[in-house]
Amino acid sequence: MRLTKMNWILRNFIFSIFLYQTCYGVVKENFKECSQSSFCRRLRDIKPDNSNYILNLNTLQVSENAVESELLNSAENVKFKLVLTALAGNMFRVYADEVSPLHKRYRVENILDGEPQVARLEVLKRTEDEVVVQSGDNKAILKSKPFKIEFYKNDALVAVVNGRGLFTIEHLRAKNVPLEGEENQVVQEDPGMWEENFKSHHDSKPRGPEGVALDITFPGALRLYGLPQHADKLALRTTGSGGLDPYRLYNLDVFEYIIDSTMSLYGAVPVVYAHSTSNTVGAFWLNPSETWVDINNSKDQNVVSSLVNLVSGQASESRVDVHFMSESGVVDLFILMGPMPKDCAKQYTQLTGVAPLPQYYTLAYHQCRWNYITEDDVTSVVKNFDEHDMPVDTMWLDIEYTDGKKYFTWDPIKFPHPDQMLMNLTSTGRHLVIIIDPHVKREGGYFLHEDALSNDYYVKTKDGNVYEGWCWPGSSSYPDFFNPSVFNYYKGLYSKLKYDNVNNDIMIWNDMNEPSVFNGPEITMPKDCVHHGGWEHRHLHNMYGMVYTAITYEGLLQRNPNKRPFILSRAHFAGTQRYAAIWTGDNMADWHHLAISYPMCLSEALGGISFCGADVGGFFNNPEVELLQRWYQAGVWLPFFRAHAHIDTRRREPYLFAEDVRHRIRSALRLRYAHLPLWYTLFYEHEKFGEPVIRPLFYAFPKDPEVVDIDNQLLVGDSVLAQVISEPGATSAKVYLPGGSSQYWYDIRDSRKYVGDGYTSLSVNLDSIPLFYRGGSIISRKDRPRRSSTLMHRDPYTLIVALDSNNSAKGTLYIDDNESFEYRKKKYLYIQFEYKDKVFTSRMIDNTDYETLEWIERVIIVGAPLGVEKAVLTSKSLGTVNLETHYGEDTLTIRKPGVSVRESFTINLI
Ligand code: NBV
Repeated sequence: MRLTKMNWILRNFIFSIFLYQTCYGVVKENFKECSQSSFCRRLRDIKPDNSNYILNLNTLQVSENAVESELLNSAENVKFKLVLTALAGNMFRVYADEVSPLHKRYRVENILDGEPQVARLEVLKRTEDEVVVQSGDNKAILKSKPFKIEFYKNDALVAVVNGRGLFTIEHLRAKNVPLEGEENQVVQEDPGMWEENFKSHHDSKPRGPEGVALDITFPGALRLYGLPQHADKLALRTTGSGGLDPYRLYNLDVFEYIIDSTMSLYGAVPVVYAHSTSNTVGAFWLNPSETWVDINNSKDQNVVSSLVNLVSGQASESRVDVHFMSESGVVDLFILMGPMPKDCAKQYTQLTGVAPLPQYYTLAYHQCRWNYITEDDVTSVVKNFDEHDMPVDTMWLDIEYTDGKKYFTWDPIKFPHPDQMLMNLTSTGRHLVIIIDPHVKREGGYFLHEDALSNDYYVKTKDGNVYEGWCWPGSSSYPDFFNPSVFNYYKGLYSKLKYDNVNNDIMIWNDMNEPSVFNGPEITMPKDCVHHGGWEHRHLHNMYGMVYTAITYEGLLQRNPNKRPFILSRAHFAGTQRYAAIWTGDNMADWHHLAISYPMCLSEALGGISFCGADVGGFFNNPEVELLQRWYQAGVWLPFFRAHAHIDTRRREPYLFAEDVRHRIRSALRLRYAHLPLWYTLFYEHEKFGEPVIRPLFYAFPKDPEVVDIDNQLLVGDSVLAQVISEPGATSAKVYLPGGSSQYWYDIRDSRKYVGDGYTSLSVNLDSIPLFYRGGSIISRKDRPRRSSTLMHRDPYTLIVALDSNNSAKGTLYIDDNESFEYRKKKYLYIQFEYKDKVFTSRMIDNTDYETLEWIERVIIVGAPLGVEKAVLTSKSLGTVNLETHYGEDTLTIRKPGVSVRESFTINLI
């Protein structure tokens, strides 16, 4: 009886959440603004140009790689230690902590990809007022009073830390309880310093204020990028003016999020890149607590100050200021000295790591829905794809596959034979991803809950009880993934997903890992909850989701050490790329959300997380048919390509539409499949060199001031340019083609040549979005349409040679077994293609070997030289062979070279 009543209450509770959310969209009031957060108020209220911090250079200690000095807060007479370290690869690290804190301050572990390598540093000059240090062509000047650090690249000032005097570390202190009669003498403190309320939630703040902040000025910078995840433009906007709140980094489950907003979303990557046409500098603020970031770009100065500049004749040099404000922790800042966007991106991945090469099929098309409701449903969706000649590689199961939202179990009625279902999928080269969320249903008899209770695995409340919150299963608790025993235990659970021989094919989707708690403050865990080691949730909140995915990664590896794990995570932090792909969460089926998917993923890519996508079609609501087609066309050019939809939406698998729509979506899917060798090569190169897989235009054309705000276009590697079409009924598109008149661009559809002269108006129809190959590149494709990427493995390659203005081109192709870690034992082929002076050459870059039957089926030269009469192939095994050629309107096709990709060869055009 009691149980039934509880179920009833539970159902009503969930239903009311649903109703509430479904009716009203984002409820902004559920989430804080800076003015509602005590630490943000306090740190934002600090007045500039009045710093109390003094570097006591008499205490300076110098080592081979670092200088260390006492830093004094002269107003409060508190001592700190400041260390500036030179790092290999053109970086500096600025670290500051209290000398004798009341308690230890939280310092993150395991976020960096190993301890950064240090570089040699030399002291050039030392006085009481300043110290000048040099490392390679980077210089730093530490100033004593007020404390400030200037960074120079080749003697040009590129960044100043504490230039505006906002550096602050709130030292840990005991609560000041006034004596009787002295209440009025106590200095007025911010009311939320020692405890704080938000809506009905109370934060007990046992340690009181412990905020950290600093400002960085980037002289000469035109734009600032970074700080994913926000549904905002790629170039960060000036906050403060017009009431725009600072960009907030606090992983949250924001229902029906709005776009063009600085509100927090599911992920937080505290890195920025300040860009000008002469150099780019980055700053990585390593802090996993709630963080707000104010930005001021001189271009957004108000009219009055521009007029003052005009009258006073002052040249208003461009600059961007950034102000990081975090709730707790220490100051741990990395300055990435660039000097180009590419260098900054590599420096950042040098610190936080790269994504390991994913399995090939994970780059193909994924079909998801909340939910495919039975095993038959799953089978029939795949069958329908097959019948309509549409490729699909992976089917996804959302939370309804579980037995009552108990993860690591299957619903016995709807999914009674998961092993059989899996066999059906794998037999046609398909795969399965299932969702595993972090909340654990508090139900007697559920092994996970019982194990967690008996082993003390759960996060605790401030009073030491197991924390209970509400999520999909109703009453839930949250494992403390920071506890090494929990880490080990959870890892083992993935091996339990074994089903005969096909267990290796189940991959994992980690959702709700911000963590999402329906009845928690701002739909997450209370900040005063306690983790392993006594740390409060506030200290590490933004890392929770990432640590969870790290466990999943290890678990999948333990299950099968030689299969590359695939994980999709919603929450993320700096370094998530080492474990998981991410997506932009619960977007809406509208044109604005389609448009924002490009800047959102570009920003993630700059933040190290290239493997990013957006729910194709939009998660909430039903997309109109035109929008759905456009979404498929745009989604082809984002690294993670998955359609997904809310449980309340109509079915929208692409085969359900009229033939013209099916035709367009089929073409989009095939375009993706044809370019899988390119995506795969780029992911390999990302792992090897640390560059993002997709890139904004400024990344590849840093000297062009016109491109700094363009974020509806992206580059796939450096060879494909795509532009999202995000208005209904578009008949033309304004496309920016960069690079100047010597840079050629070729329309992918008809090979028509354009030059990089800037904006051009292109007529478009429903069949395609604007797509170009960059002149000078060689792109590898597999053009034979198949039902899944697995079935394409032995297919031959078509090489597209897109000529530059010197009639040459270059490209690479990476090939391996598509799934194992054997590539780390030199079992791969990494091929360099080059076309120059009418000779096409293929040669191996590394001394490796990999057995494969793949071969070259055709070479298409775009922007082809005229007058070719003959093509002669020369290779060791084939000798010299005359090849057939064929001129198209703007192309020359060399037919059937027939040579294995394993062989070096040349083709001479005569
Ligand atoms: O598991 C259900 C959904 C999932 O489909 C979606 O992709 C996630 O972002 N999940 C969120 C929970 C509820 C969303 C309203």
